[in-house]
Amino acid sequence: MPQLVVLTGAGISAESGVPTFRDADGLWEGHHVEDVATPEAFERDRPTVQRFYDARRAALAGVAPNPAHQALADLERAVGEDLLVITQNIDDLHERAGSRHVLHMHGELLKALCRTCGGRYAWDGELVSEPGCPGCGVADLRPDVVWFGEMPYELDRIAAALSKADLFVSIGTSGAVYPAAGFVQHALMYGARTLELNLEPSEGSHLFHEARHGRAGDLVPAWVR
Ligand code: BJW
Repeated sequence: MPQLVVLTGAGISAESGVPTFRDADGLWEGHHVEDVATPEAFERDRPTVQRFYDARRAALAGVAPNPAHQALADLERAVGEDLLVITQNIDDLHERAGSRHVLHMHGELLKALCRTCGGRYAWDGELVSEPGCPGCGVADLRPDVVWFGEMPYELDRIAAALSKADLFVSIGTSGAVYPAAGFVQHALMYGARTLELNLEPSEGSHLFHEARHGRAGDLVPAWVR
């Protein structure tokens, strides 16, 4: 069981050029991202939601991990399975930096989910609705991401890890979205020390034993060293 649990959010990928959700530029074609990333939006206007994810998939191909992702991968190389990264991000920048123990609690941009059979598949093309599912053949694919009102992935493994952690570190997340925003309280309840690394105080900043504010690309390598 990992002793060191790190939660990451959009802020860790910001310096790679991936826009965050709630900062000033957190808009896409004039929509609030929260209004596009919902099951209701997918039912109402599937082409717009697909275009939003196709655009993000295309943009992901042009960005690279930054020193914060690299520092976490270095840390994993040093401590092995004692480190678990839980990410709310759907990008693959932790993996591209070399991290192997990563849980994507809000899904993955490069996967598709079949709404008919529940199969999850690697996907790097445009997610138009016509292709059939590789498992069941029905054309009912959607982005394999977790929208508001849906159950995040891996919650059992996350709860077990938080209960055993000696140190919980939250990096680049606003603390506005649950259940991830509640992980600090879970870790505290089970006796972990808690540290926040974020550009500014998050909504739950006061819950951490220690908070350091600045860019993840500076703070994370300095913390790992
Ligand atoms: C930097 C930086 C730099 C910038 N360096 N830092 C009322 C009360 C409580 C809960 C609810 C409620 N009403 C509804 C709910 C539940 C709801 C929720 O939390 N809503 C809130 C809005 C209140 N949650 C859900 O529905 C979740 N499911 C759920 O609860 O299921 C039931 C359940 C029951 C019991 C147990 C468990 C579950 C599902 C949430 C799904 C979220 N989905 C999204 C989209 C994913 C797909 C996609 O990417 O398109 O996930 S929304 C979006 O927000 C995305 C993110 O992962 C998530 C969090 O955002 P994040 O990462 O924190 O980004 P930002 O932009 O908010 O913050 C960035 C931070 O970085 C900022 O602080 C910056 O300062 C900082 N930063 N540059 C360091 N260079």
